[in-house]
Amino acid sequence: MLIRKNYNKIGSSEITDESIYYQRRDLMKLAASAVALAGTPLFAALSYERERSNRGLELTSYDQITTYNNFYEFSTDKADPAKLAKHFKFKPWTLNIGGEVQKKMTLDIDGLLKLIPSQERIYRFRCVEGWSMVVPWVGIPLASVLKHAGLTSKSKFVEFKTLFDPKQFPEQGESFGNISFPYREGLRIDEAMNPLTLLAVGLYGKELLPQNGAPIRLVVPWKYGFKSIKSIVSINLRERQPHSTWNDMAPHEYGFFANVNPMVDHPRWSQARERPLGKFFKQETLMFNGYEKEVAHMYKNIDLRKFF
Ligand SMILES: Nc1nc2c(c(=O)[nH]1)N[C@H]1C(S)=C(S)[C@@H](COP(=O)(O)O)O[C@H]1N2
Ligand SMILES: [Mo]
Repeated sequence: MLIRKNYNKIGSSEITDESIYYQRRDLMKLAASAVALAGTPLFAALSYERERSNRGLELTSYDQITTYNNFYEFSTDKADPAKLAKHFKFKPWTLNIGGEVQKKMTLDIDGLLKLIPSQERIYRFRCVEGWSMVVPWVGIPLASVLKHAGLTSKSKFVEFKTLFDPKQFPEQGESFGNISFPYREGLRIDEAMNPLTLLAVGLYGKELLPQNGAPIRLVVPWKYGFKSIKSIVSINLRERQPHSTWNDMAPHEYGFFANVNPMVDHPRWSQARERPLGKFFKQETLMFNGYEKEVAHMYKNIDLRKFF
């Protein structure tokens, strides 16, 4: 697929506060009880990269991005997915687009990329646990895909599901002490159609590795990372708000919107700051993760404390 070189390298060791992640894992046990670039080819995206870099976005290293992963189908330990996903089979892969659309579609990844050329997007990524990274994704705007399927007056939400395959995902075979699978996520239709919302198929110019959600995953850069669902097999348009995994599990802790907001703390920790992977010092978290200009208009009339 796409090959690129000369990305800046950050070699330093990564230091991240693990306590929050352990808390989140414990919660799971408890629960067991715009930049619009639409349609532009890669070269246009590269100037976007330069523009972003000039504003001080420093890429997180490929090594960090691919070895520190939240992917609970494999494990709750962030170092495990990279090891356990080595033999994950994602070719062939079938992506279904259905529900309230004009025409249902079944596509493989090559077919999708023939329909819509991929492009590069450098985005900040902020996990609800308080760590962050900057990733040069390769992907296609979700809006372009949805336009192909055709929206109707009933297309009010988008529902996403991860592959269910306990033979490939060890934790999906565990009936006790885990979240309910398949992992699900959802967006309101205006969020899904926002030019920033990406279906990623690669990063650093290479195909996605399984631990990052191969062959196709969502990236919604102004929302907490758990919205960015991995290894998607179905996208269904819905009239009503769909279920989403973390919101179902602990609705008072993980909202459906999950917009990054330094002013609204998680009930058990502050969201004011974050630690970039590979860095020692924390930095301030930005409203909508730095994408306020592109997305704030969608939430003008809602109370962000209530709809967190
Ligand atoms: N299917 C699935 N998607 C998922 C997750 C998961 O456990 N399963 N974890 C989410 C969380 S909490 C985060 S922070 C990101 C992590 O993406 P990364 O491993 O590429 O950094 O994936 C999100 N998507
Ligand atoms: Mo996360």
